[in-house]
Amino acid sequence: KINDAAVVSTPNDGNTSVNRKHRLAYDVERVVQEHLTYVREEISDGWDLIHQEGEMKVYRREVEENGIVVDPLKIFHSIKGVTGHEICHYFWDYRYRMEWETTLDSTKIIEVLEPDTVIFFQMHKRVWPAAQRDSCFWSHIRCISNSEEDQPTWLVVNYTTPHHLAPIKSPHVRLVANVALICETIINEPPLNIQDIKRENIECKLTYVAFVNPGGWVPSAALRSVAKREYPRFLKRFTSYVLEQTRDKPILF
Ligand code: 14H
Repeated sequence: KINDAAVVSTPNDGNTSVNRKHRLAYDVERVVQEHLTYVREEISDGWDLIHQEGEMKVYRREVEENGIVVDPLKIFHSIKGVTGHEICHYFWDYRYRMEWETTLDSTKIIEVLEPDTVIFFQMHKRVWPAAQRDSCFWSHIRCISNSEEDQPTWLVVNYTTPHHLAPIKSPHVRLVANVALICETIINEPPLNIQDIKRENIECKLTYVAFVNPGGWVPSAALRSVAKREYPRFLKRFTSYVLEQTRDKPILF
């Protein structure tokens, strides 16, 4: 079931719809639907496999806009022992962020629009020979139930937005991003009784897509090599973090 504009299901209860309208509700809905439309798209011509490690495949399409590298990036991964809900929970919730993020100096919530939609201001580490970047974006977590039998799809979207509490201040440059993490949970050899599902029976199929504009010129080769190194590094570190955090906890479906 896909929800209508500005009618959004609450996490932990995919069947209850709550009517709500904050100022960014339509923006959130539009971007979420776009990601859901394109997530199943096959990798086609123009996408290069730039990194492969175990189940993880990292693809990139080389695109420049006015001489600025804005390469779209897509990662597919499959992680045994965790659910999509768990992966999205640890990605969305700011309380864990600095434990797995290695590319940030700071993260701060500057507004809560709804319990599942917040606005972040983040200061990124200066990783290339250019000005330091910051970002201001809404971050939304959602559960979508497709059918009674299937496990729901979980997703998180991070999307740049302006905010009066986060003016752009020189020398910092604002990143412009549209990032989504979309997760499906597979239950392998499902036991007859749902209570008997063990971590060894579950697997999370994950898609991570990132459209990031550096917001100003950065040497192309340097940026591409940083991206090629850092995205796989982020996903490896983040997924091991979630495995470690959930190992001895009850499964969060
Ligand atoms: O997705 C990641 N992190 C989240 C949570 O911190 C924030 C992210 C984002 C980024 C930028 C703006 C808004 C939101 O979604 C993990 C990101 C890993 C980044 C790896 C580093 C890549 C370096 C190349 C960056 C190119 C842009 C100049």
